[in-house]
Amino acid sequence: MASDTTIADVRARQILDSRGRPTVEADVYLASGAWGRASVPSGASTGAHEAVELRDGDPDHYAGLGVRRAVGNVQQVLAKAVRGLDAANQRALDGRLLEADGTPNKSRLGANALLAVSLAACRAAAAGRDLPLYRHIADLAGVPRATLPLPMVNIISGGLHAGQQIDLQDFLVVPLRARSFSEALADAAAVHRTVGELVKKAGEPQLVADEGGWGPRLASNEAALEWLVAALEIAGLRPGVDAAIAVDVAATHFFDPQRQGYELHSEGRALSSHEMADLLATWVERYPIVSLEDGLAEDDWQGWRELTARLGGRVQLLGDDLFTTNPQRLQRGLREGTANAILVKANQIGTLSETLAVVSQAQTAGYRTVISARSGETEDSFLADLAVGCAGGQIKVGSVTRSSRLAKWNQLLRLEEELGSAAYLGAAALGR
Ligand code: 2PG
Ligand code: MG
Repeated sequence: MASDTTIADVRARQILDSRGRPTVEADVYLASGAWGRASVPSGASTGAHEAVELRDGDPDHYAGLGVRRAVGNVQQVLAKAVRGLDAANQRALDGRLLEADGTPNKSRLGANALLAVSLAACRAAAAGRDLPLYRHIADLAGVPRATLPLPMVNIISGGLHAGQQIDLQDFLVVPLRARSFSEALADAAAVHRTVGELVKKAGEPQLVADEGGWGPRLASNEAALEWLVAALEIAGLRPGVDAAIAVDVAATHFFDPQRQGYELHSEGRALSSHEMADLLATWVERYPIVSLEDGLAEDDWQGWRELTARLGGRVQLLGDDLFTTNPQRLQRGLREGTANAILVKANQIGTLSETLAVVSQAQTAGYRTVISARSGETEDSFLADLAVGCAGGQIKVGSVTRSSRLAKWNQLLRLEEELGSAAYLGAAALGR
C-alpha cells in the first residue's frame, strides 16, 4: 500500500557551501514518517536574469552573505504554505511556493528558500513512495526510460572561479570513446591527472580552483586549449576521437557594457562581438571543441544570432547566462535561432517543476540540455538523480576532485550499478 505522502512539517537551517558561504538546507517530513533533505547551490558567475538568491546583507554575519532571512522564510512562511499538501504532487506544491512568494523573480522570499523546500519535498516523496530519487523524478518528468548522462568534466579553470589568471572560465574534457559512465569518468580523471603533471612541470603550484580544476598561470586563454590537447595525447586519448573539449567562455563576465567590448584582461586586448565570434570560430577550426558555452554575453542577442548561424551546425552552443533556465528567455532563443542547447540550473529559476518544464521545452524544440551544478555546491547529490531522471543527456559538475563534486559523480556510479551501462548515452548525447 502506498504510504501517506502528506507534508507534516518543514525545517530549515543555514549551512555552508564549498566556498565557505552560507546556503539554505531544508528537511521535509511526511505524515508517514518518511522525509527528505536538500540544500541549494550558489553561483559566482551569476547571470543578471537569474531568480533572486536572498542574502541578509548583514556585514557582521558572513560579510553580508548570510541566508538567515531565507531560512526564516522557509520556517515561517513556506512551511505553513505547504503543510497538508501532497509531496508527491510536485507541480501543485511548487505552485503553492510560487504563490506564497508572489513575485516573478522570487525576490520576496528568495529562490534559495523556495528551491530548498521544492527539492527536499521531492526527496521526501521519493522516500514515501519507496522509490529511488531518479525514478520518482522520471515519473514527474514523464520520462519512460531514465538514462545516464554524458559528463563534461572541468580540467582547467579561469575567470571568476580561479582568480582571473585567464579570462575564460572553464576548459572541460568530454570523454567520447567510453561505453559506460564509469569508463567516461576514468578517462576524464586521466586527463585531470595528466594536466596536473603538466602544471608541476611548468613549475607552477598544483592548486585547484572553486570546482576542483587546475588553476595555473597561463600565457593566454588559448594556452589552456594547447595544454588540454597535449594532455589528451599524453593520456593516450586521440583528440576529437576518444575525447574532445568543451569550453565555458562565460563571456558575460568580461564583457564591458559601457565600451560594448569583450575585455580579455589577461591578454591586454578588447574584442567586439564580431571579433569574439571570429576568435571562437578559429578555435573550433584548430581544436577538437564540441561545445561552447556562453561564447558571448547574456544580452548580446544579435551577436548570439550571428554566432549560431556561423557555428551552430558544427558545435554545441550552450546558453547559460543567456537563458538562465528561464522559459521566456529560452522561448526568445528558440524564436530567434540563438544557441542550440541550454544549461539547466534549478537555482536560476527556483523550483523543480519549472526546471523540469524548461528541460521539456528545450528537448521538444530539439535543443540539447546539460544539467549543471554551480561553482558553490554542497555534499547534496540531487543533481545526479535529476540528470538521470529527466533524461537530461549531459551533465556538468566541475572536476574530479573536491567532495562537493564527487558527491554527484559517485552517485552516478551507483546509478550505473542499478541501471546498467546500457543506460549510458555516451557521445550519442552530442548527436554522434
Ligand atoms: C557556470 C557555473 C558552473 P557558476 O558558469 O556554468 O561552472 O558557474 O555557478 O559560478 O555560475
Ligand atoms: Mg556557465
